[in-house]
Amino acid sequence: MDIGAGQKNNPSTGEPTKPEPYEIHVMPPKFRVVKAKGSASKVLIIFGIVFFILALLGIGGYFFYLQMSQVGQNVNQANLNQEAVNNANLNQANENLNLENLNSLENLNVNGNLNANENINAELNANLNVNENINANLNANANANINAPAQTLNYTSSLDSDNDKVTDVEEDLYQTDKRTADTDGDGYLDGDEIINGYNPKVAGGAKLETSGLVNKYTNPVYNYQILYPTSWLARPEDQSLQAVLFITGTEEFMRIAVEDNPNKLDLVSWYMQLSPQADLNLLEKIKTVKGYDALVSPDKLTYYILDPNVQNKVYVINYNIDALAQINFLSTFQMMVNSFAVVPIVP
Ligand SMILES: [Ca+2]
Ligand SMILES: [Ca+2]
Ligand SMILES: [Ca+2]
Repeated sequence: MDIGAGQKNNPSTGEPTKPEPYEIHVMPPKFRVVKAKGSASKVLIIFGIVFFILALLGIGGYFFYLQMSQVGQNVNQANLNQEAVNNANLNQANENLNLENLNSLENLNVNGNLNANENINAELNANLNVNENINANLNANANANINAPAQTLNYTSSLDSDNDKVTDVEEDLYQTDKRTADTDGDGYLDGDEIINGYNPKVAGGAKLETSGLVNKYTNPVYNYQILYPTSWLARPEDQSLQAVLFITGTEEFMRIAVEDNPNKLDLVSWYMQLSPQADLNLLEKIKTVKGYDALVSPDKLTYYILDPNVQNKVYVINYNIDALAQINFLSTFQMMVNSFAVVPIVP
């Protein structure tokens, strides 16, 4: 017999035991889990309360934040306004300062320009002074060169093979012997004869003037005569005939100029009037062969001649040697000076 789930065999007899009836035990109420019907509502209520409180806190915090923000903003705005005002004041002050500075700068610039003008004037004056000094130096140098040549001669005569005072170049002019000091054998050197107006090729006192070796230049305006080698060229500088050149064929030339002496001064006074700084001690006073008074420049290359009968003129005979260190015609120059003669004016 199926006794069901509650039937068991007796271990000792093997017989089925009498099934025990089911017992129903009831847990005491205090151990029962009460699943009250209103518990979910309570949770919801609590949650709602918490949510409400949190919301209140959030809203309050929000408004508090807004209030605080507005306060800070007002504070910042106030500060900004104050700073703006301060800045404005500072800017105005700066503007004033700038205006003052500008005024100061304007004053300074004006003064600066005045100083610049003073400097310019000073420089101009300085330059003018320099120019004056230059002119003074030039004048002094010119005067020194004209009036006070070197005391020592800075030239020598060119080759004179036979040592007769006539250079080899001059021997060609006078057709004399370069290797014979006394070509005509009259006891006088070729040079001495030429300087004093004698023919070096003909003994017995023959004159140079008629030898054919020289020409005579006559100045019809200033009334003088002078001899010069035949191979040279006499050329007035202009139509006035105040100055005449004698062209030699080298860079050397002779020049005769007639200068005025309106006050009829003696030679020394006339010379010193033109050249106050000249040293008279360097000038040699001589009489020419024809008997005229003459001053000789220290370099022996210029003669100033005064005719006692024509006192309002001074004849200046110059030997221009350019810058040569060796010159060719010193004896010929002396011959010309000695031959110079004022031509009496025939009424
Ligand atoms: Ca000679
Ligand atoms: Ca000779
Ligand atoms: Ca002779």
